[in-house]
Amino acid sequence: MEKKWRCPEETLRKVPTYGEIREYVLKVGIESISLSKSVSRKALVRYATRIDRVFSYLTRNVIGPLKGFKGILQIGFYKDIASNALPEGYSIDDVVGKLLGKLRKVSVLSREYKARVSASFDSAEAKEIYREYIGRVLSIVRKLSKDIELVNRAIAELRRTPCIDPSLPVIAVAGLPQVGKSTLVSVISSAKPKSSPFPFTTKEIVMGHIDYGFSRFQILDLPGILDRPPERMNEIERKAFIAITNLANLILYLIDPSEDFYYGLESQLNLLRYFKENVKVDIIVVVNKIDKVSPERLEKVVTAASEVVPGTEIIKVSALGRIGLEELLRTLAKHIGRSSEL
Ligand SMILES: Nc1nc2c(ncn2[C@@H]2O[C@H](COP(=O)(O)OP(=O)(O)O)[C@@H](O)[C@H]2O)c(=O)[nH]1
Ligand SMILES: [Mg+2]
Repeated sequence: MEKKWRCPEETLRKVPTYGEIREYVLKVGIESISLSKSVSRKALVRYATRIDRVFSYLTRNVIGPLKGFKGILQIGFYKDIASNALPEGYSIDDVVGKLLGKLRKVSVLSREYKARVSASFDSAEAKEIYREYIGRVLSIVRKLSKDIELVNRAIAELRRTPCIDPSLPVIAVAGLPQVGKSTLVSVISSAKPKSSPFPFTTKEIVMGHIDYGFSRFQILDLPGILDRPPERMNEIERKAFIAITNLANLILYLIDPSEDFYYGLESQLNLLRYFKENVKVDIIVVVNKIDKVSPERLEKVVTAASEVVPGTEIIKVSALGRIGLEELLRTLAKHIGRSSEL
């Protein structure tokens, strides 16, 4: 059972670095603290107040964001995206677990040192104890610098990741680089991803909406995927895979039929075969750029694709020339199973 859906951009905040925490803590040490006349043993109370300030800063700015992040990690898609942003060999759960564990230790220290300050003999002793407290807290945080950096890397990645509404169907647009995925998404949905004549222009997952009849879908423009085994994919290709395997209700597999297509037809058919055999999601094949090829070439490509995925629907379009888009949308709606009332 997945936890309540949350949007990373609204929920996640960056954690301050060791340098930023240190700067705040040192400032607390010199700021003035005014107390009412009736307070006795003022110097001791001031140091106890400083301990409170340091700890509440850490609660608000470090422990709070980490707990929000941990909540987001309950959702499989976001967890995979976060893990993908870390270098090989790190587990995001371990990093967050370690940080929260060490911060619990800071919480215990804060209570302990506050009691010691309050019970100290005079202001010189209170100051000494306070200094020791700051030293220990900063030493713990310093040793966590690398973990904070890793968490911030994952948080930054998630903040670039769209908020997906789990109650609406998701269509994932997949294919090799340069087949026209971004162009198609920009002409049939609310999203306006950048398209270009250069491969790997799309580095992030982009989400748009399609309203068709009474139906509303989410459509994902994804980075291109090369025809190679998943273990050899780079971080950007893996993002596309993570979106497809976690979110997609339907894959639109785009093919560029041009004879001069840089990656060739064979590799496009190989990747299509890979999806069919390994990903349990329905596929619609979209042969794009029909404005560029002869009818004979087009038929050849359609036949070749239908041999790879027999019985699968194959739609011919030109995203750039706005040809065949109405039929594509109709087929999408039918497939998602919402078109019965149209
Ligand atoms: N002739 C033609 N070119 C297209 C069509 N769709 C996209 N392109 C071009 O193909 C190139 C790659 O498009 P893009 O959408 O960035 O592909 P992506 O890498 O799959 O997202 C761009 O130069 C587009 O203008 C089409 O229907 N016909
Ligand atoms: Mg693109």
